[in-house]
Amino acid sequence: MKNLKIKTKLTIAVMSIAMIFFSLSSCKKKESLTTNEGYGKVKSDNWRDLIDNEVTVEGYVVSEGGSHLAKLVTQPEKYLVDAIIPETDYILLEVNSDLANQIVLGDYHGKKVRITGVLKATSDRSMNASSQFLGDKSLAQVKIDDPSKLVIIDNNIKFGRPTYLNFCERYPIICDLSVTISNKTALLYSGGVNASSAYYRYWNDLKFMYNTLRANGYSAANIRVVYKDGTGEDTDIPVDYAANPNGFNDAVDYLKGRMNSNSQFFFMMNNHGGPTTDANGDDNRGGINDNLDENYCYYNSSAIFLDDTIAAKINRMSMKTMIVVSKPCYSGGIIWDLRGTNRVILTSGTEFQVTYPNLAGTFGELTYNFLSAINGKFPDAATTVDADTNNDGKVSMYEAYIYIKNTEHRNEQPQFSDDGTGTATTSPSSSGFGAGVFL
Ligand SMILES: [Ca+2]
Ligand SMILES: [Ca+2]
Ligand SMILES: [Ca+2]
Ligand SMILES: [Ca+2]
Repeated sequence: MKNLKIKTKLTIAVMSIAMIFFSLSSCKKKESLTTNEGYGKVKSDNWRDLIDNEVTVEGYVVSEGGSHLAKLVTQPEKYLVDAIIPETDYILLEVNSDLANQIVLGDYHGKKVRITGVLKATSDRSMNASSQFLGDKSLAQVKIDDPSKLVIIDNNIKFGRPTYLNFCERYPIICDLSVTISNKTALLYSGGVNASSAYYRYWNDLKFMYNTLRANGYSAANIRVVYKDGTGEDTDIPVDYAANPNGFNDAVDYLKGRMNSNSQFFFMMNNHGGPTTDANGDDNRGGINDNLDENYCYYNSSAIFLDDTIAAKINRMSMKTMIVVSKPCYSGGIIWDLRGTNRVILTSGTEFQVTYPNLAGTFGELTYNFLSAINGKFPDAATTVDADTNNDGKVSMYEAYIYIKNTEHRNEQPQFSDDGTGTATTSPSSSGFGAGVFL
């Protein structure tokens, strides 16, 4: 009898312990995070162990619509820089297709929310390609399958949704100018890394730059647009190639066939940028010995788009003058690589800093100000701009830079280089090479 009592007690004890363990282990499967912590608990090296488990995450929704893949970011600033976001500062979002009519993530763009959903690995092709260098945890995605588990914490919109803008509606007079045949060629580039990082503002930059070039004597046949997977967000301008190694090479080869030693070449680089290991040490010079090249990012590619690669390709083109407008983060890092006589390079910031969109988030800050200076008007408002400081009726690249520098709204320092040495400056000479170069 006594033995039986002990046995029963033991059984109850063992069962209780087992239940405690069970409840502990099931608790453990439900991760709960706050904004301040980032998403490191979910996006750990062992994140795949949590797949199919429920997780709770807080942050700001980034959902631009169209082909854009939605995500949550820890802070609004994470969306407002053109740098690759650290893995712990964002997590991808997906809505169960059955709920497509009930939950439109675009309606939450810029708002702070708390989401409880199921952890998955995204099947998006471009995310899987970029995971080769971003890491496997970049595939982590929270799938929302219960509308009641998407809760707004802060209804204030912290960043706007990029608006659709048509160049000819904004600049009807410029759009009516007839294109003269001239020896000018241009390459407009924007990769964007993957479907969650390729923002609409890059497309606005490309569209407005394309038409501005047309109005300044660049024929359509002499402009090549390299963008994302080779398809535009609308049909306002053509897209010629995908932003991958082949697309960039093909664009350069095409333009090379139309250029000679009298050509003027305009090169606009857009999208994200970030430092990466400098395998051949060619970016080290003077006081810079950080062994870092700059990666200016392809789209849907496992490769990185090195400044070395860009310079090697561009330097094989025959030309008289070159204008470079470089928007990505760490954009100043291209100045050294593209150094040479008769070249003017304008960048959004230094070799070591992140850079931003304009205040409305519709263009890059650098590109918005460049377009304003050249076209004499804001791209998205009636406000006129006079960047022609010497009143000769034309805006030189020097004058455009001075306008850009004086108009800067963000914590970035646009750089300029026109002396052929590959050094950047913020106070160029008013009689330097760039003062005589026009779009
Ligand atoms: Ca290098
Ligand atoms: Ca560097
Ligand atoms: Ca560089
Ligand atoms: Ca002038």
